[in-house]
Amino acid sequence: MEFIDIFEIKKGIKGTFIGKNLYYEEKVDSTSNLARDLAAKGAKNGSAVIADCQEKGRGRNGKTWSSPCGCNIYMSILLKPKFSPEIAQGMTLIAAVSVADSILELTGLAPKIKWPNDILINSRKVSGILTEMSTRNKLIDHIIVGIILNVNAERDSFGPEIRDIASSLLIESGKEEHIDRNRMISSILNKFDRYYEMFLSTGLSPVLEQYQKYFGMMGKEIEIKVNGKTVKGIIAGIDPMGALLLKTADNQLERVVSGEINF
Ligand code: BTX
Repeated sequence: MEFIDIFEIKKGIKGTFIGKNLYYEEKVDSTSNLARDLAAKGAKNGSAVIADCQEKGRGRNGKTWSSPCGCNIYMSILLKPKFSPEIAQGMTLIAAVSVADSILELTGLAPKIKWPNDILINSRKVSGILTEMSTRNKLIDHIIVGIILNVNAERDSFGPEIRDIASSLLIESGKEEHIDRNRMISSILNKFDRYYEMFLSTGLSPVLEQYQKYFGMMGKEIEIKVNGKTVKGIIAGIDPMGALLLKTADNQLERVVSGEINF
């Protein structure tokens, strides 16, 4: 087993902002809860919270995320930006390309992004992103970008309900040698730093360009639940704000800001 070593992670940090302040706990209920508490106590913009395991890792809409010890990455990045809440959705896309780039670079595996927040390898989920925003007087107080990456999890660590849909980098690599989580964490933080800087100076387009490279869903026929209503259509692209564009049966282009896709 390899261990999370905060000094190794720090050595690998090249950016000037994201991950400059790191918090590590062996076990937490959720790194995003800890990041929220730290934000309230004045933690700095760009801080990252990392844990070896989570007791109550959460996904979207109250779903849980199984978070065993000693094998994966559970991390939350705290942002205190000055931009408008409408463009905060872009943070999920920045995290997705940062994780996908890091997987490709460090393992050679071929990640695909399932809009908006999942990363799949060979059609199985290895990573998820949960972006949560807190506002005050219509302005962003803080954003917490929660990232999970199944790195060295073995097949039997997944419960029966997710065994067929989930995987890890180790399983997909087909190798025995464990992947270094410390290098992977530094890489994700470095890439997030770069894409975030680009986003602040030129908007989402350079991120979207990279996102399209990993986006394996163009032209697919899907159903998506939007506010309890099911919308059917063919995926026609991602718009400049990161929303999904769907061509519906009556040839209209529907813009979907968030939702859960079923093929
Ligand atoms: P999501 O709501 O898109 O996905 C949740 C679904 O993912 C579950 O219902 C289940 O089907 C599946 N799932 C659960 N555990 C696993 C797993 N270990 N591997 C693969 N699939 C699984 C995605 O939510 C966003 C999850 C973000 C989690 C991070 S971890 C750091 C931070 N802290 C925290 O509490 N949440 C975030």
